[in-house]
Amino acid sequence: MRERERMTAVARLPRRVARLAPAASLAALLALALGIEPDRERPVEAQGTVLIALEAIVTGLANPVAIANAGDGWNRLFIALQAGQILIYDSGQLLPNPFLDISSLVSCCGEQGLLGVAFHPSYASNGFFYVNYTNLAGDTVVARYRVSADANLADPASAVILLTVDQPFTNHNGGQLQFGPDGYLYIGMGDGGSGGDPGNRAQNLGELLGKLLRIDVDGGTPYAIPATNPFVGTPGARGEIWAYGLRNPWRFSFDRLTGDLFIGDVGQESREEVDFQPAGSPGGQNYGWRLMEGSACYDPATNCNNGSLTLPILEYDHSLGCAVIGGSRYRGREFPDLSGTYLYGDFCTGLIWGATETGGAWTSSVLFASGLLISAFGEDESGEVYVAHYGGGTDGAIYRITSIGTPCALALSLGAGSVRRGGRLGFDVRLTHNRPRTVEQSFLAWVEDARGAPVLSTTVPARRIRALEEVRVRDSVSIPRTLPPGTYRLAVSVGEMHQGVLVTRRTFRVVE
Ligand SMILES: [Ca+2]
Repeated sequence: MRERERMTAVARLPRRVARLAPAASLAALLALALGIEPDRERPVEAQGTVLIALEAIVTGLANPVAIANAGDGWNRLFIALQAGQILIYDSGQLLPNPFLDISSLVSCCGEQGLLGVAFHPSYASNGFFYVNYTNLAGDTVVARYRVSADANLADPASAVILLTVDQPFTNHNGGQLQFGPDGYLYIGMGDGGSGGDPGNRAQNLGELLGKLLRIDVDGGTPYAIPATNPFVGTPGARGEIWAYGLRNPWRFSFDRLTGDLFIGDVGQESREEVDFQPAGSPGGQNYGWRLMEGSACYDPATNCNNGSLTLPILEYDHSLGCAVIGGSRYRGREFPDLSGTYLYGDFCTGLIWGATETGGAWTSSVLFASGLLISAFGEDESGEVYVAHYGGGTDGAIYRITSIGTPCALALSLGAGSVRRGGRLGFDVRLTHNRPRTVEQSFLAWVEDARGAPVLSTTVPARRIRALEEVRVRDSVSIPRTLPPGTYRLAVSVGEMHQGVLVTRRTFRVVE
């Protein structure tokens, strides 16, 4: 019977909410909506979950794929569009002219394009930055550019190509560039593409594909290989390799506080993973692909791990997504309750997870069902975290991740203890945040019978409002003449934007 009630509730949820909330969050919503008898006199509080919200800062973009900052004290955000432009977001607005436009050099799109940008640690003095793009021949190029005399314009004639890597297929190009705390440039390379790594490249130390590379952009022309790279001196191995066994490390990042490295490695058919490398590691990890996909054998199907492989710290299957988008460990100042949380997401489902570590073990929970096509996370100079929505045309956007903290309280009071059939039941909702900031909020309201089965759910439409510290909504629900007299409950949850994490109920009677 319980299962049948849940099915009914799913069917009755407003369509807009159902579309935005994948299975995991619906399950959470329904568990809260149906599974527990609420305290009717006091608000129900969140169970230790930080509620995040997204705040759109830039809209109207075409396929944004990377977010970076220059680290020069201006706190501008640089947004890479896949077709080959880098735009600047400065002081609350998008500048009209691109910082750089290399569209004429770039193959786009699919998994090709301008895929990554990183600024030299001494950018403020030398003006150097680095891009990763797919050239017109379909191969990966890592090139250096320099800013012009105008701080908001790069010099397109300053290009110096550091590295060109043949790509046998159009997919799995990696694309991320990051400078590590050691000052070296790290480059994520996919396995060359197709499916299943047909050339077994990720395990081949003689190839740059399927690897994380580390190069010294200051020590040679066009670059030098750090003497401490793990395979320097290994016969047949490429000295640039820092770690291997990667399938498509589309996005990776360093924890700006500790220097730990997080790699989101996109899986094959079934498993998405986040790999980890502690700060100070000598490198050389084999992250498993194609021997393993996540923590499962892939090729071969059994006896794939001789004990030398480094398994992921986080993993999810394809019921929750299709491609992991590695994110950032939050070290910003604005939302201390997110501090130390590694934020990451999935391209297809738009789920955003938060992962935390205790005693070496990582646990992860869905913080937000964004409904976005997440292509990247990025940080500003202060460590605040942003997420890119990979919309085409003018549908792409950049959002800032905010927290409205925990706990929040949702209180509900009714205008009367009973209502006639055909009448209206007035109610007030009060939502309390634990810090004063404006967020988008919406509410769901529904009427359920004494057993918790929803009997009305869309009479009061969800509404989105701007709010400060406390949100107050006064509304009413229409009670149809057909509803049998008896005892019912009005339930209200913080809907849509927060997966119904909070829900509270009050009892009332329907009379003749
Ligand atoms: Ca792996």
